[in-house]
Order: sequence, then C-alpha cells, then structure tokens
Amino acid sequence: MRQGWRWFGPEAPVTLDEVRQTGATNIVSSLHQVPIGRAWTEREVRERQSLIETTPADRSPLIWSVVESIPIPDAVKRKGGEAKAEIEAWIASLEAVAACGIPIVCYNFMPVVDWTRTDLDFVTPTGATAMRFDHERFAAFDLFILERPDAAHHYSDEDRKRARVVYEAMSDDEIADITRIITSALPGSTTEPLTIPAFREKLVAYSGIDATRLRRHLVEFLEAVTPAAEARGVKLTLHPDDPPRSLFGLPRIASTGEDYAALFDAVPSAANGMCYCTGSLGVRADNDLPAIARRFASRIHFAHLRATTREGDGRTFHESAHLEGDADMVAVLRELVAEDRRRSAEDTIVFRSDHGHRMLDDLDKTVTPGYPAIGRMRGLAELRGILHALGAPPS
Ligand code: DNO
Repeated sequence: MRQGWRWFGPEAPVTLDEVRQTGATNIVSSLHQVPIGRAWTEREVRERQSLIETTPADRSPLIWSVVESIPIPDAVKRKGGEAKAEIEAWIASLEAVAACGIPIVCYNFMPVVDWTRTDLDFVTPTGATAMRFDHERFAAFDLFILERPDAAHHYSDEDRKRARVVYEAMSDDEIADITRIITSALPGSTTEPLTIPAFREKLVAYSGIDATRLRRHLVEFLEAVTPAAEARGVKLTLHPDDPPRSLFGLPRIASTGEDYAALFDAVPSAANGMCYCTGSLGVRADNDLPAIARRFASRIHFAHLRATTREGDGRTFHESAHLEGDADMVAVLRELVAEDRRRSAEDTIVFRSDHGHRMLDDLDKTVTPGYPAIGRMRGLAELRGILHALGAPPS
C-alpha cells in the first residue's frame, strides 16, 4: 500500500517538507481555489503538480497520486444526465488531471452538505481534542436554528424534547458556533458554504428527490464520465456519506455495502471504484467493515483510515485515535493487503491516515479542522506498524 497525505495546497499550515517527515510518499490534493463547477485547466493542475513533485536537493520525492476531490456541482445531483454543461466541465477537469498522469480521483455525491460534525474541538480524556457528531445538538440545529419546515417529521417525540432542552441551554455564541460548523463547509468539502436562508432554499430545491432518484442521477453521471476515465486509465473513487445516513431529510446513497453494490451493478466499468473510508462507513454498526473491504476489494483504489466510536444508541459518535474506535483496523488492513498482493506495484491502494486528534503543539496552533499534523502522523505511524506486522510494509 502507498502512504498518502492530504495536503490542502500552498496555503496549508502543514508544509510539504513537513509531510516528508511523516513518512508519507503520496500526496492527496485538490484545486480547492477553483470555484465548484468550473473546469480545471491542464496548466492549473501542472502548476500544483510541480509544487508537489519538484524535490529540493537531498530531499525524498513526493508524488501527487490522488485528486481528492473534483467536486460535483449541485445541478448534477438534482438533474442527473440533464446537467450536461456541468458534466462536460467535470470531464474536462478529469482530462486535465489525466493529462498530468494522476491516476486516482475521489468524489462524493452528498447533496447540500458534505461531511458534517457538530463539534470540532471536543475534549477527550487525554486532553487532545477530537471532532464529534452529537445527534441531539444536530437535531437542535435542524429543528430550532435552521427551522426546517419538515424537520419535526424526521424526529421522534423524545428526540424533539431532548433537542429543545439542548437548544434552550445554548448561548448565542454556541448557536453561532454550531451554525458555522454545519453551514460553512468543513475543509475539503465539495459543497458551498451556505447562509441559513440559502440553506433553506437548497433544501427546497431537493423536494421530490428521493434515494431512488438521486441514485439514478449518480448512475447517469457515471455513465457519462466513466468512458472518459477508462480511456485515460483513471480510477474514480466514490467516497461514502459521512455520516452514512440521511441528514435534513435528504437522501444519501453511498452509506452501505448494498448502496455500492447497486452502483457497481449499474455501471460495471472498471473505472467505477470506491474510496473505502473506515471512519464514514464505520459509524453504522450494521456495516461490517472487513466484509465490505473483501466484497469490493478490486474496486478499492483509495482508502481513508480513521476510527469513530459510537456513543449511546449509535447516532452520536466521536473520532477516536486511529486504532481505538469501533473498527477492527487490523482486520480491515488484512483485507486491503490481500488485495494489494494481487496488484502490480504501480496499482497498489493509496491510503491516508484520515483526520487526527489535535494534540501537543497543535493545540496552540492554527490547524485545519480534522487535519492537524501531529494527530495524523500518530495515526499514520500506527497504521504503518500494522502493515509491517502483516508483512506488507507500505511504500
Ligand atoms: C473529510 C473528507 C471529505 C471527503 C470528500 C470526498 O475529511 O473525507 O472532505 O474528502 O467528501 O469527496
């Protein structure tokens, strides 16, 4: 397996030279500065590539092997194959990436909001901080801050009562905080930051789009883009929903093994692949992570490895240290290594230690939420240790 590291670009607090010190060799990056929907040019991709791949004297090389993500504009999720101009622009971006020889592209198909949390700095017993999704706080936002008209139907009486108590105890600052965390699009999100009125409008634009229709739109999108990817030798990898269930009454269709099976059946192209994310899929107790890795092994080209721990009835969760969550990371890596052994060296799975606790010096620094250097490096080191023990040291 290849050790990846997500790098948010030249403005990121973690520099490429620091990345080298973590032991990572493969960079995962995106042109976050390009507005969603605008086609990337080859020149722009090459510029980023040359930042990453121009190695200073006596330093080890880095290679840009994964684009995470080329964002899929809202129109594609709402209209599927009818969003012709948006799909053409996406293919143009893909072609620019392919022209630069970058072999893996990650994307997701979550409507309106990408990955979602309610707390970014939840203090863990070690003193490090973690990200957390608190179902009651989320419901309080949905019901009483966003005031989504249909929201009441999506919660039980008991949920609504608890959410009201939570909401009434929130200070103005806490309300502003949770609003910012949920609406402003977390780092790497492929959805736009929203104001509350814009958020409400977007939700209205999705009325009538259920899971069947959203899945159809994704299939239409894949039918349009996989021929271009296949012709250029690029693997597309669909990131799972995070969390893997409906939010705000919106459909989510990449939450379970069955969801992925339906997509692979509908679009069998070898370019139709999976970004296997233990942290996202692992929030559902009914997702058997090693079984999913085994079932879709040949489709997995990119892996996000991190851990979550479910709390209470499982709808609330926090991000744990990489080996301390609900997922059996050793069992997962066994499956990924077995697949890797069937592949040629240039085709092995790129993984990155995803997210990480904010700890040590990072507690006093400005960090990208979820992506502090030290916590991610701790995770990477632990994962590397497992791979060595499995007799499969990563490159
Ligand atoms: C969060 C990430 C997401 C993910 C995109 C994939 O940390 O996993 O930003 O990369 O949703 O398209």
